[in-house]
Amino acid sequence: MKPPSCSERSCLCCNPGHTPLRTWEPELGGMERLVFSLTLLVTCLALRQDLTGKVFTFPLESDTTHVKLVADKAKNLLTVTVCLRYFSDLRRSQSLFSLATPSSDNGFLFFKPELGVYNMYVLGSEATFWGLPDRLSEWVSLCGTWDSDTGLAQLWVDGKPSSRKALKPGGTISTPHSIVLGQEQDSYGGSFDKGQSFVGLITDVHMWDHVLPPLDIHLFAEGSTFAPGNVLEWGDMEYTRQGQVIVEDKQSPVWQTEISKKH
Ligand SMILES: [Ca+2]
Repeated sequence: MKPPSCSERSCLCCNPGHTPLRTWEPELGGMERLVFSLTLLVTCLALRQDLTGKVFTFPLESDTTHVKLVADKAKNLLTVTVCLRYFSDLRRSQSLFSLATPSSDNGFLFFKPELGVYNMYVLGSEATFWGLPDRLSEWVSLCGTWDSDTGLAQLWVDGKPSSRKALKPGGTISTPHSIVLGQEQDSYGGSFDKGQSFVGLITDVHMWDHVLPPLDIHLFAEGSTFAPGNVLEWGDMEYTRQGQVIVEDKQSPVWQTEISKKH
């Protein structure tokens, strides 16, 4: 009997409302069945947590490990902003934020094909941005905005704006949304590629159903107080984890500053 892979297991047993989508019944004995059921329960239970001061740490390259974020008020999106911070030393291609819809695996995607190059996808259309900050082994603040009216998409890295490029004017990012950190979806909720997985730390993920003004993006980039996301909010996040991903405290920048003063 071939057990389901982690990604299949996640798809089979979980959805944002915690309702079983389908029951997978392996041919197991009583104790094995109990252990299997408990494993599924632990793996699939969605948590709601204030993640302020926390990071998701992805310590290993894999084609299964990921986090699914559950939007509070899932709705069709005509305008969107996503902000996050990441820390990595990857030089290869990697996914930083992957939102898929049933009809578009690249519904809203932040992707880095190589060091110093950022891609943003909306409903399968791609824009490439050069000349933005990119540093290995440092925290990088990344925001992306899109407005269906004009199609204009823009990235902000550490508060520095990209050029503005048109992606899918008139498009709608329709529900249901599958939002994944750590992997790039090539189908709704799955079809991950190890060579595009994320290895590093991600924190402060927020999503809004509108285009954030530049001042608010600067506040986010500076770590100042800002209005949290109204679609995804890091301080009140519902999520599931799959595989080797760890929720831990963010190492204090104050502590890092004290060390740097001594050198
Ligand atoms: Ca994809």
